[in-house]
Amino acid sequence: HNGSVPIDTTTKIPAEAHPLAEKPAEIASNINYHAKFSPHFSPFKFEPEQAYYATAESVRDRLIQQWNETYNHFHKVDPKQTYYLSMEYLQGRALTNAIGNLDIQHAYADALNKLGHDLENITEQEKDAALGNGGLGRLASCFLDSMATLNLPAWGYGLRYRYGLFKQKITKDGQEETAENWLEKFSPWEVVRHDVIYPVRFFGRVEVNPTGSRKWVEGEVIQALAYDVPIPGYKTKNTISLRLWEAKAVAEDFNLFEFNDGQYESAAQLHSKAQQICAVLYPGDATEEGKLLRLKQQFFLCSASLQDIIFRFKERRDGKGSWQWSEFPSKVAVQLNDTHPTLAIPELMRLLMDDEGLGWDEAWDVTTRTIAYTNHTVLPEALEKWSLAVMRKLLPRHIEIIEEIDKRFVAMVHSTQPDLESKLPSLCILDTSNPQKSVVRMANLCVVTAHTVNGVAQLHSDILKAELFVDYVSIWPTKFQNKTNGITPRRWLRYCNPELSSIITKWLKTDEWVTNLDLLTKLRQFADNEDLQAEWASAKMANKKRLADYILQVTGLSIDPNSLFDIQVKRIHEYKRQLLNILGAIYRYKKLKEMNPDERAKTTPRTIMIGGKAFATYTNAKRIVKLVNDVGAVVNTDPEVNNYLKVVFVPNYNVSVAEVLIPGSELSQHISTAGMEASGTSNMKFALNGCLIIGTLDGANVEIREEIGKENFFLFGAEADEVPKLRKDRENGLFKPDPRFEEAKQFIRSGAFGTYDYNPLLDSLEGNSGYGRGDYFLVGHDFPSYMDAQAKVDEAYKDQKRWLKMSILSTAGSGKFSSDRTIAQYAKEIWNIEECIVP
Ligand code: GL9
Repeated sequence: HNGSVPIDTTTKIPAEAHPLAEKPAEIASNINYHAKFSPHFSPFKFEPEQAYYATAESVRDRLIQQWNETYNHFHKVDPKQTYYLSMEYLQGRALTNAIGNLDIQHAYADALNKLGHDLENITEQEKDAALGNGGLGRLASCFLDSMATLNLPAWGYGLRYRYGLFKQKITKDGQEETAENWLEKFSPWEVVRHDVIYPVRFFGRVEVNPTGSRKWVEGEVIQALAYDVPIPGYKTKNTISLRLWEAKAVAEDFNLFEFNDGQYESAAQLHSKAQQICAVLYPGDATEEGKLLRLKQQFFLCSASLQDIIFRFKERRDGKGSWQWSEFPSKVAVQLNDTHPTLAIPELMRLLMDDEGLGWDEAWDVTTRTIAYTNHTVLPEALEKWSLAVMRKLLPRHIEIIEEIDKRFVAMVHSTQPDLESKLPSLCILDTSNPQKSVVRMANLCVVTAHTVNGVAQLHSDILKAELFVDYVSIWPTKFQNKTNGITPRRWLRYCNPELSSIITKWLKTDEWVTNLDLLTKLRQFADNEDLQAEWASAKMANKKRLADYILQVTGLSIDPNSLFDIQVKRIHEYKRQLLNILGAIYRYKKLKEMNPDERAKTTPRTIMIGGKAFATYTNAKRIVKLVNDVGAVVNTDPEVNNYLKVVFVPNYNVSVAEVLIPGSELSQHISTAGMEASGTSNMKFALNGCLIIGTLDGANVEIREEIGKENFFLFGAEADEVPKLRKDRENGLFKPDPRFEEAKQFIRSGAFGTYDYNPLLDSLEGNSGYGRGDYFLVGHDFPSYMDAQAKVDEAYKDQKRWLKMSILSTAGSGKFSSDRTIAQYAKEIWNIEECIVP
């Protein structure tokens, strides 16, 4: 491991290879040096792709320098560190972010010009690192940026998936998935650590020694090899690591295999077994095979990370006199990003007891003081439950430990909380109510063990305390906290929207807002200022034109930058209600058709953009994608209306697409059924970029509306506490649909958008028979208030002065939603860690 032997800093580096060049000419020769001496291509071309890799390597050298210094400094100071465990990181591109955080964008832009290239064009060569599905993975990436920027001693741990989230293609049949080969060439942002490698075991059995101690033996062993990605802080030397594990076969261990009828496996099979583990993000869980693989992935992450954390803890105690395991929680904080890394709990217990010789009580004390858990959803289908039988086979020792944790928890409730005895069937960890199908409830294991459990927006945290975890609250009243999500203002304003950033810096007379986002409130005093409004409008127009160019490039469709740009981009899910959006668009289209040309000319022209990926086996989500595309095909080619309405499906939504869409947005839709979206984070990105929100009182919308002012937010829909009764009413036939809602659905059924069978989708909005699911997501109930709110949007847009003021106030009120604020709260209120600045 690095750190134990200091790196020799006296080595002479040839001038052109020097990673810390400052002047454009020196940087240009450094880029040239990489093109020449770290060749990945034949030496005949220096086109944008080659220039991208050479530039990235030049920037990486610079990062490595401060990265090593950071590690050595942390090693010397030995502060308490946070380890963020996450199965997902949605990093997106790294080059603009790295150059920006290093504060060398001008020098690099000039250097590339000298080489006949353009920095912006070069940055677009980079493939997105999409090792995540959506908000949860992007949150982890924003958190890393803030941890580095706040100089916190922290690490991210994850898996190095060979294929990230699928690429989405739109065909005449709707969404088609293809593999995302982000490592096709290579990633210049990762460094393999051949010396950081740990064995991870699967299957096998528990051996009981004469002394009573237990040991997990045999089975199959796969190696976890570390790949590190540097995470630079903004204008600070501190550069932390995202450590991604890759699975590798252990060549010598063939005879350990007891599977496949006791036959020894061939080397090729062993390699393919190892490769499967990190092959893809989230393999489909429809089959038992898929499920086992996902569980293996989760354990692989937990085991490798904890071995590494323990190694570092012990390494830093070496030579410092005597120490005790009870000190571990004062050096280590482990945060579980949802239940996906829950196996860190029994694995830490196992490592402490079976490898380090601690007794149960001592190990339990260390574990509970170390681990904290974040819940990201209340959707029941997302609360992980693993088959006890499957787990017992894969992780026999861990099941023993989980059973013991459960047993002790039940005993504790019996002895100290007799009132809760009747609740034990839902509170305990193992659900054995159906003995053939016993399961381990991962969220319960987390709540029972973690010292802190947090939700991700105030409303969500309140719901956790009042509903999902209500009975645990009476056992541990102080365990539950809220940490409202945030986003990094570097990627999501400073770099994706340089036009608006300059205006903000000019009016605030400082760029300190980039690390102190609350300063944006100072824009409020200028919200009516005509000069600011004019600059604001011209930045928005420039971004809208850039977005229109992008849409033309990826769909062939021309959209009018003078129309209202209305965007909804997020994973496609029924609870997020893209269906409400498109039904509204369909109603708008029908009314436009019925108008005469004079009436039409008085309407507010709109371009509705919808984008997002549907999980490959989620049929209704795929039908929604198809419907949006079908509606677009009709509306956009209808010469009567297409000057007033366009409906665009934005294909393959990802982080870098978001960076183009968000700055160019004027209205964005965050319209989930109240109580179902834990937080949402794109709502924060849109508001920060001066986009107005039409939304429900759900997730972080509630807090955004509070911050920017309710007169600047287009609110509609039922509130969370009304939802259960509305669903009951619907079931009892007490729901009276709005005629506009019926008209929109009927228009689809009439075949206006083609012959595809939309009945299953439309029927999901009806009663409880056939495909009918009684409109569980309350699209029908919220439709009229949604349409009324949309009418207010149209009116507001006609008054551009008023609109611009609302837009400025949106940005001005977004300071709270910096992930710097969120991470500072985690650091203080959960992790108990402090900054450790590299001198
Ligand atoms: C999610 C929630 O659904 C979001 O509301 C929340 O903003 C993010 C981050 O806390 O977490 N939970 C979850 O499972 N996903 C979220 O986006 N899903 C995906 O990431 C696909």
